[in-house]
Amino acid sequence: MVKTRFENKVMMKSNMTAIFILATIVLFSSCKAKKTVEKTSRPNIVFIMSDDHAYQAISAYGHGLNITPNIDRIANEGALFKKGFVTNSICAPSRAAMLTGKHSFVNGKVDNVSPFDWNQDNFAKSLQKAGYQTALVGKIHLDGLPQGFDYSNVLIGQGEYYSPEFIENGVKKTYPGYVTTVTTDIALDWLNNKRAKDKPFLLLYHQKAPHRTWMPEEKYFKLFEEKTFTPPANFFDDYEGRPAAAGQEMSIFKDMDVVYDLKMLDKEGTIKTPHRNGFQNQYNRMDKKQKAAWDAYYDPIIADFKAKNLQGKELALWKFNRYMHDYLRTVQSVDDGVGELLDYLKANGLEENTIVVYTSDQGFYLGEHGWFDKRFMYEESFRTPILMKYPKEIKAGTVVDGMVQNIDFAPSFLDYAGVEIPKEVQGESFRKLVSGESSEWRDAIYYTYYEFPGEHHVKRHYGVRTDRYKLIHFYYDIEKWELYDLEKDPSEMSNVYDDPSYAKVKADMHKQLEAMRTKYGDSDALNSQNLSNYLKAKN
Ligand code: SGN
Ligand code: CA
Repeated sequence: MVKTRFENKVMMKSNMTAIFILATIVLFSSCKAKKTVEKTSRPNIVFIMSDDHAYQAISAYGHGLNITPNIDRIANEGALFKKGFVTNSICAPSRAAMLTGKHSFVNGKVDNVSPFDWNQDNFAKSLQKAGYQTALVGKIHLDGLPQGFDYSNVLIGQGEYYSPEFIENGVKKTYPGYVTTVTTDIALDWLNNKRAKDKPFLLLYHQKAPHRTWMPEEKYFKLFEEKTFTPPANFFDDYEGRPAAAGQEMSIFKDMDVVYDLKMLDKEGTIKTPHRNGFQNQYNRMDKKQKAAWDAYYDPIIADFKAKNLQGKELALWKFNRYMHDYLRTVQSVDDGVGELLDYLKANGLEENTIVVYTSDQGFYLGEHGWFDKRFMYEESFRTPILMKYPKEIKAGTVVDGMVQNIDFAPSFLDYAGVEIPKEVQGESFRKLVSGESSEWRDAIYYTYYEFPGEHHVKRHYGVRTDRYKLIHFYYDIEKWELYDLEKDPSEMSNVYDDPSYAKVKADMHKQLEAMRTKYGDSDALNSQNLSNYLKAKN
């Protein structure tokens, strides 16, 4: 018989005494009971990572560019990290840091080119040893057979948007369709049909999108079509006082390729750009039906672009809008996938006991400083979105203000799972910070970037950030220090390193930097002329 809410209330009152007696018994036997409960209720972990997803393009962060209802759900039902950061703003190094909990100069994966040593410890290995079922699906960008996973089905290198090639447990396979939906389907198939349902699980569900070349899924071709985006206030930055920023090759106006990046692959072949062929290869991966839908949408835009013959500022703004349209469309498919995963957890009674994290391998420029891409220690690429839910422990609507870095994921997951954190791990568990149990947290974070010479021409640098200030040292073929007051200058337009009124801040920040380098064991050894030789000697 179903009782009314009122009847329930009455019953609750009359049962108060019984509950009191029961509670006393439970309290006395709780020490014994706790151990069993912990063992049987270890949380499942779904770790979602997308590639190059700017926090500016997640509506929970409030930038108003787009609406991502499913990713937002994670923060609404759990926590939004206001200050999530990476340790090295580029794909493979970021993933290595995330898996090992160690900085690049310790785990050895300093750039996208250097080898990754899968033989070292990673948190998936620890969870696997502790009885977890583990799976890795999608983009990992680390060569070699992944270690620590009972099941892996990963893209090769950067992966492709259409007809993507995967390696399933070491065996190559091409899937028809669109990469984001294929990755979601593989993840759901593992959850539904492949995992052992009597064990806790760890699923790394890692999307390629919204990585360059931002090829959308057909159903989103028209999304934002009517919308004109206003670029950020520093879109026409002149880089005064910042020579490293001036020397990059990631400017939307100068470096964004209208065919490769912006899809102006005209059938007549009159739009000739350095990377036209590269995009032709991407286009060729689509089947007949996909090509027909693609052409129906893009051909009129190409014709219009040719007719307008835009130049200068007008061309820059056109490129910015074309970029935003496609970038945000690819984000929408990622958001759909997150929704499917969350729905699966709910429908299968897994919601309460599953930790879900959404993050990106780094942040991304959506026109700030006139840029796309990442790599710099400036805010938009240093930062990364982090949203997390775990109904058992995290209050809905939590906002985390402490500076959390990607090396913190590994120790945090191990902490939640009750598994020992290896002492080599450099990150820290943010479990108590998120639950509110403790407000004690670090007050400075450290950053390194090495991939120079390299694509996009971002100079090698390292630096320290506190809540208010940031000190960066660019080196190798340049010698330049930069200091920013993030409170007064959040867009980092004014380098105050030589401003006498910042002399004390500068001295303090140098001390902080040295403290960080000592704490994490960094030195100038890696700053040598030849990185690969350094790595050979190290291994
Ligand atoms: C590719 C891209 C670059 C990008 C790197 C690294 N070029 O090389 O624009 O910076 O990846 O990205 S592309 O012509 O291949 O698209 S990362 O996210 O994998 O680090
Ligand atoms: Ca990336």
